[in-house]
Amino acid sequence: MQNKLKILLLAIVGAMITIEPANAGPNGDVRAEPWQMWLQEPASPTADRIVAFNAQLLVVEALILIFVLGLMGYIAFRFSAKRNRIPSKTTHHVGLEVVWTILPIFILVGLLVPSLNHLYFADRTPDAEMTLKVTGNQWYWNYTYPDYDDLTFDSLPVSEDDLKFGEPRMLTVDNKVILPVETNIRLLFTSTDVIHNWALPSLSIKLDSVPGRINETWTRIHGKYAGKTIYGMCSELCGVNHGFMPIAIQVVSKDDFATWVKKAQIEFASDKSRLIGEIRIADAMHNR
Ligand SMILES: [Cu+2]
Repeated sequence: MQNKLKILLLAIVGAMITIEPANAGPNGDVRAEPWQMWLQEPASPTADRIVAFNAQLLVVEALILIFVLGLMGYIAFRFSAKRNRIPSKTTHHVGLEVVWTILPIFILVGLLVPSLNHLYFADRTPDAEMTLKVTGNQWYWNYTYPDYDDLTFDSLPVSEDDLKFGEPRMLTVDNKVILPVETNIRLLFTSTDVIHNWALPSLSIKLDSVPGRINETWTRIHGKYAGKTIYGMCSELCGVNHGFMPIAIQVVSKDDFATWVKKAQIEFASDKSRLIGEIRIADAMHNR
């Protein structure tokens, strides 16, 4: 019995030690891992805060759980029919009732303050260095860089048969979004058809892209992720191919980003003319 208890305790301690942000993928790429138990590795200031807050909340929750369970155990033991032949007739205790009403209020307000703080931090950045506009389509993403002459391209999933060695299934796309490290990036979301959702767990971003309106948030990817890919996926049921809208961000250094922009402006020039063409057609139909 003693040994069993020891093994159980060791297992619990072991699990607590190994519970740390998981980082999967062969090249240190950031994506979900089979049987992952904890949140993905945080790659932005917002994600740092959310992951830390999650751990703090767990401590509070554990304390409440231990307290309530302990109390119930004590009641079951102390006031069992055997130990307590003549039951007490007490039904009210004003002092106790005030305490168990006020105490939870204090706990909830204590959680509300940091919670709102993080929410406002994640909302938007006052000093954006660049903007990325994300447009959801059934069923692919379109990315536009308004600061770079409206550079735009589509990002479609790569089918299972076309995957190269090491590329993750259902997450690989033909054109990754390229984003520089240590840059305040304003993110704008919209959609051309139905509601989609651009969700990147390691950046703590999960925002709807809604037709006819713009949602805004921001991110700043930590320097150590240069050269790595961060994966996510559409997280709003958007139709039959909802499961085939992966998001892949290729994180690069600022210099590499500048080089890529020049190359991409030539590579995706035809995409831009197509986009402008679509806008002209839409305008013409609207003015008719
Ligand atoms: Cu979608």
